[in-house]
Amino acid sequence: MEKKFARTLVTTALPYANGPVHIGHLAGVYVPADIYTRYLRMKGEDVIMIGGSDEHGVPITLKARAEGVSPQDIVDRYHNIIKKSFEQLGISFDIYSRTTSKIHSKTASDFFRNLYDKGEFIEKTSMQYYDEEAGQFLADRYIVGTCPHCGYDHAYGDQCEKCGTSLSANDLIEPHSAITGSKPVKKETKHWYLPLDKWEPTLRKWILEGHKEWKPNVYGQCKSWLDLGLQPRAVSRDLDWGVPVPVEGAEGKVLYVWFDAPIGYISNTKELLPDRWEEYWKRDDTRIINFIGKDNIVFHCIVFPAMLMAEGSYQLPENVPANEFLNLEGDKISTSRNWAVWLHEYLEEFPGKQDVLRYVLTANAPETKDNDFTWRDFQARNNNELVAIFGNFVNRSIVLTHKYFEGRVPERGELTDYDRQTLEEFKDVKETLGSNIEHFRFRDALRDAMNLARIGNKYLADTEPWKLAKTDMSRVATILNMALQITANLAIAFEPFLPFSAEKLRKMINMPEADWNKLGSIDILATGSAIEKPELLFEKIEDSVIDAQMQKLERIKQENIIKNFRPEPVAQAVPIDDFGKLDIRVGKVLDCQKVPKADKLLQFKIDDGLGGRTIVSGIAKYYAPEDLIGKEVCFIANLEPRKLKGIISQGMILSAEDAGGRLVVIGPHGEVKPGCQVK
Ligand code: B3M
Ligand code: ZN
Repeated sequence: MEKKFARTLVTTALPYANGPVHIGHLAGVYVPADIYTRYLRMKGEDVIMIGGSDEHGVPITLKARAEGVSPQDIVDRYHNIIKKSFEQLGISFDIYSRTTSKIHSKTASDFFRNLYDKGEFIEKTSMQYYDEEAGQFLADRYIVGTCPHCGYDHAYGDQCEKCGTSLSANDLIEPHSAITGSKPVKKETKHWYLPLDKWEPTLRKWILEGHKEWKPNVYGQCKSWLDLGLQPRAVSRDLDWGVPVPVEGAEGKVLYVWFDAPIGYISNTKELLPDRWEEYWKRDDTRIINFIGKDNIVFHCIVFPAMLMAEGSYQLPENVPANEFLNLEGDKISTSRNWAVWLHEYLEEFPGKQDVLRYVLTANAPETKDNDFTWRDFQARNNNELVAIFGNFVNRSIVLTHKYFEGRVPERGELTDYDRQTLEEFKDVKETLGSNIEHFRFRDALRDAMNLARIGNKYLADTEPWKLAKTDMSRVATILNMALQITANLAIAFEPFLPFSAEKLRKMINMPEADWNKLGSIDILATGSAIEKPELLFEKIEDSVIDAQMQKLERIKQENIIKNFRPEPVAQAVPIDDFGKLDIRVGKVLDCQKVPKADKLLQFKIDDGLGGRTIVSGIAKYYAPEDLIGKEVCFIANLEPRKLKGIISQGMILSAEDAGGRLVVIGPHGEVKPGCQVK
């Protein structure tokens, strides 16, 4: 028997306030958490959803340093962007706060002090990298070097972003400071460690025996950590940004960001419910669910639970439904490479289309494996599913009601066998859909909701009420009553997933509340009640809109290539005489044309001072022919002639190949007569 809970606390990973949120965050954490919470609310359960920005940690201070502003400026900027964009997407937090709040500093500080006083930490002095120029210890991302696993030369002191391995600063080959670039020295420093090894047996029992129902990706990751054996983990850092370590003699030290951030869930609950927060954290009939991405599993399933066990009075999470990653057009989403669809930009570029994004991210959620977001799939799901199935069914039902029954729900007569068969197909939807949500199978749950619309469409197509209108109006009444009841079912079933459209639909059918208990029934709308004129729930997305997004990504790709450009090493040395063998000259372009049936080639007529010559060059992608007429170029004059597409090319026009592979023709700076030699 599954345990009954009196209340549910839903937490969502606190996004770092060093950048806006993107579709990967949404698909992994916030959209599923919102569906889950909305569903429980609809069922009338006691549930709160907690969110907030994670405003400490090295990435934030590094960004501040790079921009020459304070860390507080950075977190203020991004906290506001993130908070607003979540609101606009309908992520229904009961509170969205931040870890620079006073209540958080105090909560985190007290939590640390409590464990300190109970003797739960180990105090240890060790040698750590120190930047003498900056006068600072180099924690986590302040130190950069070569990854010992994959050889990537920009791995951080806590992780290699190329191969994903988690590292410690001592693993890095040729470490240097991210602040000054200088070679760091080792210096002694004291830190506090949480002895995870002490909690290992309890963690093993709790997860490996007690939570076999967790998602296989989560359970598997926990098992491999536990099987490797846990080590004490430092929970403080030598930094000046964060919650100060509340111990005498700890000046210049703050709590490690992964120590204070999960406590943010507690502080934000306190901020929301100053008098009742403990009910949600300390009673054993509370169900705590942590929605996170897969890179946060160890912190939520091992480190934070060990902190809570050490404290002693808190409940552990009942489930940690971590998702895998969402890629974008086949590449890993990356904030530093700007390879993402940013939520705040989407909201601006697709006004009123929040539900389309929510739909696509749920339908394609990386629940069991990494998945890919593509703009073509986004368009197809909108056009072929939301518009063609859901929107179309609702629209037809309402239009026909206006056509035949003056916009009132007609009376239902005797059901036929076919009606009963249709009803049979969806009468269990409440249980199946509900169970899928409760077991974090949001894709399946969404499919259950969409299936209702498919059933409705098929029902109308099979019964063809428009054909019966001349002969049997009472049958038409029954059919449309059924169709409208299915429409009402849709308004309930989609509420957790597509809250904006569900609300719009409820208004159209004058259904003030979406009552989960009525799902699966055909007695939702009363006979005679008014139906408003239909409004489109979804609209088709044209190719041009998708093309524009693809071009935007293409531009970003190019920018990245240029940003990351490192010139090729210089080729082997050659004697000067070898250079002398090439006869390079200046010429003037007299004429230039596209070569028919060859999209790369341009045919040039060059004034070479010697009566002219023809050269064919593969630069048609980068220049329009008319752009080059009249220009001076450099060309190799003594290259053996070659035949290209039937044209004899007498030489080669020189161009520089830019980082992104673009060819740029080179010529003299200053006037030079055609035929002059380049030496
Ligand atoms: N800010 C890491 C992340 O955004 C971290 C999560 C904290 S949850 C307590 O991936
Ligand atoms: Zn690596």
